[in-house]
Amino acid sequence: MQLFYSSTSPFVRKVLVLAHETGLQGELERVKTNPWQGEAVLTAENPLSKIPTLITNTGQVLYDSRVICEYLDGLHEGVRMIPEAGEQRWQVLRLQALADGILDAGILRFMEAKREVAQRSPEWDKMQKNAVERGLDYLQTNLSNWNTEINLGVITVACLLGWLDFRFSHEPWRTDRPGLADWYDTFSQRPSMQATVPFE
Ligand SMILES: N[C@@H](CCC(=O)N[C@@H](CS)C(=O)NCC(=O)O)C(=O)O
Repeated sequence: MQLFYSSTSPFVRKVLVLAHETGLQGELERVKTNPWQGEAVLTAENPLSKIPTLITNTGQVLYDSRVICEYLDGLHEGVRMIPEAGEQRWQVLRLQALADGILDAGILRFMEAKREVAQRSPEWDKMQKNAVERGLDYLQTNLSNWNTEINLGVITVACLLGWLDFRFSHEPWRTDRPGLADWYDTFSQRPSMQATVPFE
């Protein structure tokens, strides 16, 4: 399988961590891509020009990270990273949606900060920042409900926190969130996380 990827994308990292945790990392051939440049090799497969994008062994093209993770989770015999049914399934998917949503807001801020100063909107930035802060506070407050075992929800939270360290180290998220910080410090020692640390 071919995975269009970059070493900075937290959504790609979700896929790579899940693949590592389920023994599938050797199945993924990585194709380095810059999605922001609308490279023809990527847009030919994904009209949205977004990564991660996966081409399966049967030639099917899959995106986005949620779809790819669900696909990969069906390819191994181990413990499911997305529970197949029941209350736990919805908890895991909701946690993923929350962490993805915080990432979406963070990436909007990151892109906004790249624009000319005169074009930036402080109100827009504040709105996205508030969403990030509320999301992180929720994770801290509800830690005991979600931090128990590995699944796609906690993987997504870990990739989110790793990305904040990578792109927003000037806005430390650990302040006032000691439980979340402790959890991440332990989780980020996993080989799957160590093997996927973001870099430029
Ligand atoms: N919801 C998508 C988000 C993917 C995404 O936004 N990826 C970024 C890189 S981190 C991207 O490819 N951006 C290019 C663009 O938006 O043009 C997913 O989960 O895969």
